[in-house]
Amino acid sequence: MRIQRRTAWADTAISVDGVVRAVTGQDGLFVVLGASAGEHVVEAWQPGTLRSRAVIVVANGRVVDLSETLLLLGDVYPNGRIDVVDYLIGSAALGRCQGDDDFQGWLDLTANGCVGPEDIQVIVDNMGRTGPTRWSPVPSP
Ligand SMILES: [Ca+2]
Repeated sequence: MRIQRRTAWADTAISVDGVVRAVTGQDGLFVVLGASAGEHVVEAWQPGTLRSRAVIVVANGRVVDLSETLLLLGDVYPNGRIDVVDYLIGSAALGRCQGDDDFQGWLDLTANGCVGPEDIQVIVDNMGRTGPTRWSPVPSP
């Protein structure tokens, strides 16, 4: 699991059938143990991203390798759509940095410590995208 424009991918919640079962490490890796045989919906999400979703079939006692997915950034108002509301929320936080009383970490999309023009650019670049995206290195809705 990777996140657009970041080099560390920790703290992404991994849910199975809507229940959080794992959290990624810095390397973006995770393991979910004890999934029952059958079909399951796996999602990756953290604040500011569109969900990525995979539907998997687990065979009894077998390991499923989900391969790689990329989370798209910009859904700071988390409704599964990147639109003008996200743009306005991000823009209102411009210039806030870690340590400021009003800093909100999920608006620092590129995770460089401040909400800057690069964060707003990510929202603009992904404007109109909706989630969950398909579990893939190159996500599509
Ligand atoms: Ca949104």
